[in-house]
Amino acid sequence: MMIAVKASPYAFKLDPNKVALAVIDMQRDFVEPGGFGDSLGNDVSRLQAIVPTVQALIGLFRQQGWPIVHTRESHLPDLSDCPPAKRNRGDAALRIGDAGPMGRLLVRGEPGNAIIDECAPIEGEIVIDKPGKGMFCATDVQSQLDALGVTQLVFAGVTTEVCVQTSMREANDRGYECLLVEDATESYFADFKAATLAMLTAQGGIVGWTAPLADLKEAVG
Ligand code: C5J
Repeated sequence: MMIAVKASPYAFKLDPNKVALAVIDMQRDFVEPGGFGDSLGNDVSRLQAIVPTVQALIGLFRQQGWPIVHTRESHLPDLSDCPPAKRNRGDAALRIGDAGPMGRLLVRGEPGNAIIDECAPIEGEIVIDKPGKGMFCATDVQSQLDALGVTQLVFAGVTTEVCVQTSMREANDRGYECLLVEDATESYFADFKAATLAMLTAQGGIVGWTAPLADLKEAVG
């Protein structure tokens, strides 16, 4: 039976047998001082503020027994999966692969690349290392979701207009119905978050739906 979730631009019909949660890049590299986000000059405290909400959303999916996918933006230690165009962009003192206070920035297996403890995956949950911004680019996430019969994705994580939006757009193009939980995502730029929520839901939900966690919780019961 479908569950109607109060959402923008109109109710999202959640199918408990076909839904999964995609938690995007809740990594120390983006959320903690000394990581990749910080090295680019961003205020990471904005992202820290959503951690309890993301945790609660993960808890809701665990309670329901619904699948959860966690992603990490990461590169192989030899950076063979990091296009030079990505590494060289910007004028940061530290670039991808350089040693920072939490190890090499955005490199798989380094302390800073880990998902923060509060949102850490547990056994049975899917963990995807992705070299791009989007979760489908150069990963096997689609076949893992297909194996579970997932056709709907609820999104959370950071940052709203970069990896979350890219992943949601990739999912939309692949035929998934997508709902972004508004207060379980954040950007280093408040106006970019607001613009992203607006553009995803414009034109009758051109990319998908958005809803606050409270409305999702209320619907799920
Ligand atoms: C960024 C991400 N912002 N996870 N990555 O570079 O959004």
